[in-house]
Amino acid sequence: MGLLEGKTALIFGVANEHSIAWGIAQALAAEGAELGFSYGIPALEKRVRPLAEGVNARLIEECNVNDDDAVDRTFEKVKETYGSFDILVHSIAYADRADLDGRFVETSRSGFHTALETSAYSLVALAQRAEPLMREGGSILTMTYYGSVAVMPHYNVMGVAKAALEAGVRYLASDLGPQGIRVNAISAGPIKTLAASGIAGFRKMLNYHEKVAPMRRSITQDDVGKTAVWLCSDWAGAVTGEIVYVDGGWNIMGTIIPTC
Ligand code: NAD
Ligand code: 0WE
Repeated sequence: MGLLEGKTALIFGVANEHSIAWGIAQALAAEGAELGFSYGIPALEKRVRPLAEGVNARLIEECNVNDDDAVDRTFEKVKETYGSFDILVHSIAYADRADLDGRFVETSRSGFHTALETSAYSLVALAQRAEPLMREGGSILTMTYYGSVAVMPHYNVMGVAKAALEAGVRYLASDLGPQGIRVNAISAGPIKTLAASGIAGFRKMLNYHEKVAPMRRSITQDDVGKTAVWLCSDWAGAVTGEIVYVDGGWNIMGTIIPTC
């Protein structure tokens, strides 16, 4: 019997088969979870629907997480379809392209707002509507990156958004713990996805990660999916408010001995 048999999971943030959210979805499905999906913009339907149908999803809804009415409508559908549910996966981030280049000091007010609203507030927006539907407790999981802790070139305003997201994880965990709802984040090493494509120097960062991380390899969607199964299962029943690193150990390194 699968670890997540009898559990229902909502997945926010699949854009295509390379998405981390899709890696998580497949891993949860393999352990017996029933899945529902929501995608951010209409253009993604043609990508997400076939993937979702492949795992027999009964709910496939468009939901821009920056639109309160859209989020309300999505959770109405969730209530109609499942009544209650157990697992929520938030795998969403967005900053204006212009803010992922150059100097952080040049970030505009509107760029800051966009990044923080989409990448950090959206978890709060989803959690507040999930709470009444997670009737038997549950697990909320989000995705973060080490750029929240230390400076990663070009990550800029996204680093600030991830710092807010991670603090949000702790405050949500404190609020929702009494209802048996756990809230955690996975901090993944770099993975080639849509959100990572077109980032200047990304390939070089991946190569460097493979050389420097203790495990001497890059991270896959499957690595993240397996940790997600654990965090969403009863095996992590007393784990909440945590940032779990799935990065081959990269974050423990202070320095390396340069070859140059
Ligand atoms: P991705 O492009 O596949 O996923 C990002 C998703 O965010 C997309 O599905 C997109 O539609 C969605 N999104 C953006 N704005 C939205 C909105 N307003 N409403 C609803 N959905 C919206 O890329 P990914 O790499 O799988 O990213 C998923 C998460 O993983 C992000 O939080 C990202 O920061 C995090 N992460 C990625 C990496 C990496 O190297 N790829 C590493 C660590 C953490
Ligand atoms: O969180 C992310 C990606 C977030 C992201 C990516 C984009 C690209 C296209 C947010 N918004 C946008 N907006 C766009 O228009 N990652 C952890 C992947 C990532 O992004 C980087 C990285 C890594 C790693 C950006 C700079 C440096 C490293």
